[in-house]
Amino acid sequence: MTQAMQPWWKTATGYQIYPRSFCDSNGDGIGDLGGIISKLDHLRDLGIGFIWLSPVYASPMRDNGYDISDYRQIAPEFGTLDDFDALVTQARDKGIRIVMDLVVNHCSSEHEWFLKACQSRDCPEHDFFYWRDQRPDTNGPPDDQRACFGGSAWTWVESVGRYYYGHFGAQQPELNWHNPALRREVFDVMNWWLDKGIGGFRIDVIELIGKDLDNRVYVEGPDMHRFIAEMHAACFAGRDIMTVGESWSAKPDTALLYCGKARKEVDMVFNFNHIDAAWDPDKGRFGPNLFDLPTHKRILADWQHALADDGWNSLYLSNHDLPRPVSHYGCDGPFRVRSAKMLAMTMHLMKGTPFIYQGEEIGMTNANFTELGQFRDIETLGQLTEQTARGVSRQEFIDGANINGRDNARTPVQWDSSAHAGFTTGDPWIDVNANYVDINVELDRADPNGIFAFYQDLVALRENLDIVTKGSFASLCSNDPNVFVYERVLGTQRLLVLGNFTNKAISLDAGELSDKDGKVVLSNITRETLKSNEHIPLEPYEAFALLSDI
Ligand code: TEU
Ligand code: CA
Repeated sequence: MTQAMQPWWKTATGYQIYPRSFCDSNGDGIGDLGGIISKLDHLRDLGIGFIWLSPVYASPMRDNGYDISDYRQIAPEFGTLDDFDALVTQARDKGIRIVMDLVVNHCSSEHEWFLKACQSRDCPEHDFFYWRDQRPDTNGPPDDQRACFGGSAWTWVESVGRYYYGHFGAQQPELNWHNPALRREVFDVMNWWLDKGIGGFRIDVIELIGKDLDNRVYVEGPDMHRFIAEMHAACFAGRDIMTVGESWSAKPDTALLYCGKARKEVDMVFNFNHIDAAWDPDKGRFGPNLFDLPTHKRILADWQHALADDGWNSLYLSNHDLPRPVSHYGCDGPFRVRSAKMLAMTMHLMKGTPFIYQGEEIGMTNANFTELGQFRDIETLGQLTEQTARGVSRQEFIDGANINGRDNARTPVQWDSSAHAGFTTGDPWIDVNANYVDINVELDRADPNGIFAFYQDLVALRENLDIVTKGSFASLCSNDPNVFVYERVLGTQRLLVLGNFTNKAISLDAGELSDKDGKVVLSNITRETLKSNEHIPLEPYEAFALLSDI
């Protein structure tokens, strides 16, 4: 099958935009749709095929839009429905589709449905949510479940004399997917957006929609796949779109239940096995970074093998909830540029669809905040309360949040060295990283050996080499603690991909590598060919891809 016959999302590279931090066009310090439109040429130049647009719907912005108060309105701070239609049209003219982020596991506590639900037990909207009576023995909440962002997952509403459930917190009440009337409302919303010509959906926390509260089954509940299949039948079937569900619970042995072609559910999942493997068992993301390369590459290989012949992988290291890859996995010091390229190459040349997160294409780094007052994320601030109550010191918490907190990805995109990095002419809603003078789009794009140019080459390689989208995957040197090596094979071609994950020059025992003659199609240092010898000398963070005929 030629590239042309594969669905567009298998040869395209995606780009995630967190609108609040991308580009501000009206000087209020908040990114917006006008700002995105003004940067479409930057994205066209990068070569991406679609944008995953984090929520722009009406919202009180407690969770920066992942708390929706009107599914058919654009948040005024981001613009209007006309602005949205202009974005879809102008992006399409540049060969870029818009994939919307859809948050339908929960809504905002300011959504009309919830406001009605709190007025009466008898209105139809009441059972759009999960309500429980107080426990007779304690007069307290039904159980001790904690919310992701701190506090109890149960909140009392006097007017109806019941508790409601919020997995993330009181301001994001869970939608009751067991209610067919609620599902119909959600599917109507989805079709309303699809009929506006969007390219698909990234579905927030899809693993939570089938929960069985009374048996305390919160993830991948008994009805989850039934609901996703119903969503597919009601909204996706027959449309040329891409759907990707976020699931922190998905594993290689459950992956095909979500994205196997015959399942008719979603096209891909965002799994997090390679992400939270490095999280502290007790403190989660707010503990030390426990990254271990052999574990990391084993997990990636497991997913490559699980979806080798059916389903499809998403490939990413970064999104709006995660630290900046160059700080977390690479080097944000002397080898920042080279390690950013190594991380990108070893991720992008696997089988699947790569997702670039805004700013990754120029190697933006973690925020390195020094004051609690600089943090904005509801989860970070919620966990601060929980963890300091457990005796964690404020400085220890700041150190933990600087490693893995969600604000690391949410500092404004650094466009140039002008005030506020060219993100806004106003006061930014969150501090711009002080290193913007040295790390910005204008500087990086002026460098033919910059990170942006390298990402352009990666995107082009994917589009021009069938082996990248269709070749098999085999991990090599699996136990080597320093180097990630794998090979792709398609017909008579082999692509060897290798990345040194360390800041040290090392010599790789090349015994496991098959013949090493071939053409270097991409490298992050100048290297023409690979001499056939027993050991391969590698510079710190060196990466290359070698194409050979077998
Ligand atoms: O995130 C899912 C989610 O639960 C993560 O926030 C993760 O579990 C948590 O950070 C662990 O520390 C999605 C969105 O990506 C996120 O931005 C939203 O805050 C969340 O859902 C609620 O919509
Ligand atoms: Ca703005």
